This record gives sequence, C-alpha cells and structure tokens, in this order.
Amino acid sequence: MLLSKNEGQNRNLMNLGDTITAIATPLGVGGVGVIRVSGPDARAMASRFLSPSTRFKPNTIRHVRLSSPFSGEPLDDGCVAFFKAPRSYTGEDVIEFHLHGSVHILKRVTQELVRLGCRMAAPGEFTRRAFVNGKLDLTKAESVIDMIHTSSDRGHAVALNHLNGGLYRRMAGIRTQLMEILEHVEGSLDFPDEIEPINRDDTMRRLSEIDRMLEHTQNQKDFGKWITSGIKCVIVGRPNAGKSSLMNRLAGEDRAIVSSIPGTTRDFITVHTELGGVRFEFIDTAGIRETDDPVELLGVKRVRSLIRQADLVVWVVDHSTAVRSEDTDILKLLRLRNGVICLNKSDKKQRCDITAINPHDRWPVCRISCRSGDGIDAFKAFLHDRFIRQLDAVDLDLMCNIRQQSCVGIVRDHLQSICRDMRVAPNDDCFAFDLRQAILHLGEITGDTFNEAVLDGIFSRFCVGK
Ligand SMILES: Nc1nc2c(ncn2[C@@H]2O[C@H](COP(=O)(O)OP(=O)(O)OP(=O)(O)O)[C@@H](O)[C@H]2O)c(=O)[nH]1
Ligand SMILES: [Mg+2]
Repeated sequence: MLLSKNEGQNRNLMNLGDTITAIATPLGVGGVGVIRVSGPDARAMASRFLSPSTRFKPNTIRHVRLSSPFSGEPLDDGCVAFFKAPRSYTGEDVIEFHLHGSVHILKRVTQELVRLGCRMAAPGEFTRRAFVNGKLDLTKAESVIDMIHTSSDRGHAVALNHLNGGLYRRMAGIRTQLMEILEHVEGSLDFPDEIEPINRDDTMRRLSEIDRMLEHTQNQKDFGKWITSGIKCVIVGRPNAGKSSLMNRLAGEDRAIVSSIPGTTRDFITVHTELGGVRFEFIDTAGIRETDDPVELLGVKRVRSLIRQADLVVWVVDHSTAVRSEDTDILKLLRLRNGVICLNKSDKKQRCDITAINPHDRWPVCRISCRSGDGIDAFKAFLHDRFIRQLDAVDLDLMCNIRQQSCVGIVRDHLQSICRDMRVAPNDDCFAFDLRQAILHLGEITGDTFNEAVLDGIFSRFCVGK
C-alpha cells in the first residue's frame, strides 16, 4: 500500500515511538566506541549511568564517569553528547556515549540500557526515524548508505551530491510541474465554466521535456553501476598468455601465481584498484583450453559465466607464439562481447597473426609486455578513455540506483501514455489517471509517497547503529 508521508509518519510514530539503542562504531578494538540512544526516554536512561548532579545541555558534549545503574560499579570514563529533539539526526532526543573502544565495555553499557527498557535498534533504524520525522528525504536517506559503502572518489561524489539534495531537487521539481498540470486538468474538469482546458500543445512540450530528462537518467544507468559497484574487467585467454602477469601489473603487487606451466590459475582471483577515481575490479581467470582435468574444467566453466557479467573482457594473447585453435575457440566464445585485446610479450619476437583472431579490427588492440612493463600505461589510458572519460560528462544529480531507475521507467511510461492520449482523446479526463500515477511514482523516489515494503528493503541494507 502506498502511503503519503504524513500518513506514514503517524503510523511510524505509533509503532516506533520507543527508545532504541545500538553500538554505532564497528565492533573491535578501537580508540573510541560510540553508543547511540534515540527516543523519548534517551535522556532519562542516560542519566541513570551518571552522577545525579549531571545536567544535559542541548548540543554539547561533556566528560563524564559512567557507572552501572543497577550495581553502581564504575563502568568507564568517557563523554556524553546530547542532541535535543528536533535538532538531532533522528529528530528525537539523541544521546551518544563516546567510550573506550572496547567490545566488553560497549556491550556491557548496551545491555544495561536494554535492562532499563531500551530496545536494540534494527539495521538503519536511526536513519529510518530521521526519514519518518522529516529530517531526510528518501534520496538523502539512501545516499547515507552509499556514503558509508563508497570506495572511490566518484562514488563519494555521487553520494555527497544526493546527500546535498541534488537528485531530490530534480525529482521534486518534476513532481511539482506534474502536480500543477494535474491541478489545471482537474480544475477545468470540475469547473468548465471558470477554468479553460489545458493547452495540449504546450503541455505536450512540457511533458516531452521532462521525459527527455528522465530518458537521460535512464541512459546513465550503466554509469551508476560503474560508479557504485565498480567496473568489472574479466581477463581471459589461453593458458600461459600472461593473464596473471597482467593482473599483477594492474594491481601493483604479486597477487596471482605466475609460472611457465600452462594451467597455473585454476580458480578466479579478484583485485580491486582505483583508476581516475573509479573502482576497477580485475578478475584473473583460468586459461581457456580443452582439458580432461576436472578441476581445470570447472575453472573454465566459471570463466564463461564471468564473461557474461563483465563490463569489459580483456583478452590476453601471446604475441610470441602462432595463433592456435585455442585462440580461435576463444574468439567464438567472445564473439558478441565488448572487449580489448592485450597483445602480450611484446618484448619477444612477434609470431602471432593478429588478423586471424581480430577480423575487421573489431576489437581495439594494446601491445604490452608484462615482463618489462611496456604498454601498461597505454592500456590504463585505454581504460580511461573507454570508461572514465564518459563518467566525466555524467550529470550527478540524475544518477539513480536500481530502485530509483525502476520508478523512473514507470513515470516515463505514464508520461508517454499522456502524450499519446493528448493527440487523440476527445476529453481531458483520461490524462488525470496517468498524471496521478506519474506523481505517485516520483514520490516513491523522493519519499513523498512510500510503501512500507520499499522502506524495509532500503533500510535493511544499512548497518546497525546508522
Ligand atoms: N617474455 C615475457 N614473458 C612473459 C610476459 N608475461 C608473462 N610472461 C611469462 O609467461 C608465463 C605465463 O605467465 P602467466 O601470467 O602465469 O600466464 P597465465 O595466462 O596466467 O597462465 P595460466 O594461469 O596458466 O592460464 C610466465 O613464465 C611469465 O613469466 C611478457 O610480457 N614477456
Ligand atoms: Mg594465470
């Protein structure tokens, strides 16, 4: 069921009005460990750990000694911060204990908070409360998790942009325009004597413009995947071509075993590295050849599935040996894929007739030597041109995740349906339905309308304590 945000707020306030707690820092030994408490009883519960004379001043942090509310025994020496509702992350009273980063102390204090009546927070529950209490829209809430998980400069830039409201402003702007049109359509239907029917040509122009912006959003789909999940490059080739050597060069360290024995790599090995602010995932695989060895065969089978998931196939070819049937078999396997040939061992005499495996120069070719390092920078420059340059032109505001993309697709279907009807429909009432649907699904992106199941899906991706 789709709820408007106000309905959702009431509903959630009824269900979630209790006080929650969680350890907000990773469990392990660290300099500082933070426990968060949020809800109406946060302050009263926190005060049970402190001396009776302790006063909480809003938005201040102070040095305190904590002792058990039950046994009175000393627990720790740390700091307590108080954020008074509504000027806090969740919009409720929030207490943060900054204690020594010991798992034992953090667990002990949390257990005692639970004994006092606090509930352990579910994953993402602090941010969910922030959303429900109007502190964040849904695009911002989703960007919080991207901020935490980002592992590249570009991923960070997108998450920060959305956290600053880039996506929200664009989607909310479109939603407002559609609401204006809907208001006009409904007004002219209800009061035909007072309000003129909408100007269909003008409206179609406006809707087409919106549709073009949303189409642009959809066209950026791959870019979003590249930025958030990284670019998956699968390194394939026949045994001994130098796949593992190339991966080690790209990783800048000896991750995979290199040897002159064909069939050295059996399973695949993955390394992550950042180029131009983008995360690349290079996957070294077993050499592809006919084999009776069951383990090697399993490795080769895995290569086929990895090839299907790849953003780029890097085909390593040994330039110092003549083309073999194994190479032409690989050519058949890669026929429809997007890739690059790395002609390796360029430090040796050339014996490979590249035209036999690269008909019509379909794949770009980089000449490299993993032994001397020649051509590796040129190969990185190729990756830059092929991927990173495209990302430079990306509109960060319109970078959507999979959930948001699916809403965009539905909104576009409704906009196109309105434009079709506008050309032929005798009455305006048929536009109202599609307009309402488009507004509803834009609201699912911004969080102005939402579905409990969608919220569960979004916030379950969070860690506990956020
Ligand atoms: N001369 C020369 N030898 C190279 C070069 N790159 C790799 N080799 C050698 O080629 C052999 C095979 O290298 P690997 O990187 O293990 O090849 P691979 O494709 O991973 O082989 P498998 O794991 O068996 O499929 C090793 O002896 C490497 O030292 C190069 O650029 N020049
Ligand atoms: Mg190998």
